[in-house]
Amino acid sequence: MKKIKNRVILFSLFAVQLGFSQNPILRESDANFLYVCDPAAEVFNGKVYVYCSHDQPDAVDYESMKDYVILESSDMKTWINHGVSLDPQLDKGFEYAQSNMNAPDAAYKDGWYYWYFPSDITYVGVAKSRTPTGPWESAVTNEFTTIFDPTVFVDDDGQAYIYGNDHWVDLGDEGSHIMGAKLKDNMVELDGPWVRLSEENVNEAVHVFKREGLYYFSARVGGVTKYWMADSPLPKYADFKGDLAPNSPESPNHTSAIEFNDQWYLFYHRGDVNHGSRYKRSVCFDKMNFREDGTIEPIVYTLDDDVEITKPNYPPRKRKKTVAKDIEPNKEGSIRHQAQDLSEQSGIKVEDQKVGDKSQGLGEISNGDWTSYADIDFGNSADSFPFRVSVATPKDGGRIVLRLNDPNGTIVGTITVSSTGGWENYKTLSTNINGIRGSHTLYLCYEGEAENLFNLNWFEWMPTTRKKK
Ligand code: FUB
Repeated sequence: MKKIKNRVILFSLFAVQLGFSQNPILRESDANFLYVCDPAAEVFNGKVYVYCSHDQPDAVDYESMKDYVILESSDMKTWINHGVSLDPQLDKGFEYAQSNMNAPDAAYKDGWYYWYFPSDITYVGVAKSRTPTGPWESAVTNEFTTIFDPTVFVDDDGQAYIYGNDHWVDLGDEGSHIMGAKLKDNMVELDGPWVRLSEENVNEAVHVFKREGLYYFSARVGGVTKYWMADSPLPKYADFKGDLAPNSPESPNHTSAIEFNDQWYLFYHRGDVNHGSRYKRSVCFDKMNFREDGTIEPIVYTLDDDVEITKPNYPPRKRKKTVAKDIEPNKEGSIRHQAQDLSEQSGIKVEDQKVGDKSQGLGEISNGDWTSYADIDFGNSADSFPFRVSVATPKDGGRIVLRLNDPNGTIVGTITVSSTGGWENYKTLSTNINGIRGSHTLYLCYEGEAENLFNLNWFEWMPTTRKKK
């Protein structure tokens, strides 16, 4: 909870009031710019909140999606970017959630805001909060169901439903259809089986809304977002109506609809702005127009005049795992990394050190120095694991602070270094680390009163694994 609170404070500080712009909502030129996608728009207490997934700036696939962002507006012109507001891999209580944080959705019921998010693509976790922007705590101890692209709708009578499609999920009916199920009042348990709602196959991005007593179901089919209508929330089957929105430029589409101040809007993302790509998307919205019979005129996408359509930029694929030559799995399955095989550093000297069969390590380490190591894979479970270092020093009072992704990033562990009996007397010191999973750039930040605190030869960690249910 402390970490969650810290981040709320941090992002409140960073929340940025953006200018009067519409499409895309976030621009590369904005302070605190992020690639955001899969917009799940909601209206809560007269304001618009968009719960988005988050593409990394170097993304080359969807696997690096790992946290979620909230955008907020009270007029659809001025937007607040709340930044990363839910990070299940780091926030305490979400240990069940792993990776591939695809499209989320949010809903309100009985004083709680619920944020449904997938991990490992199809396992559905839930965060809850008393406010639309957090702080968030987990509402479940494990993913409560499996469905692709979960979306939740609360009907006028308070009954909630969860929807999605059964692509990659076996719900007993082969295919990839719009599926729906009742939720219990607690919002985190199914109240009955998943049922099939569309005759047609869909690819992804199911969304549900209600207007004038009619239920609308939309989903991407091939390149285009199509829609269906029905007079009940779990119809067999909803009436297929045709195109709702064209393909999203440079990226498969994902949409959601809201009514705000008597106007309906469709939110979507595109990959051809902000020097984006299929995996670096930006959220936009446009007006929806309904015909007399309730059918919808296909959406026309717009961009602000000053927005350049940029050529998608696909960076080279990054290595998934650390494969530096000096990494050695030892007998227990931990991975050892020579300290001098670093990515970046500040203030550090690589020097000759004879430890086992290795002949180099880090020396002249002083307060404020650091080294970083890219792509350190901690495995896919948040279980506790040991992290060890091999150090030598005649001095007391040093510390190695382990941070993620930045020299000032989240602290995940600290090792206190006291005298090992001399500069050539290497000893193994260790700490236990909880709650990290996936690949991160690890920063070892060195602290202490003295200059020349200790020598560091290697560090090792134990990647943790979790069995899928
Ligand atoms: O963001 C990852 C995936 O892209 C979503 O799950 C799909 O709906 C598509 O938008």
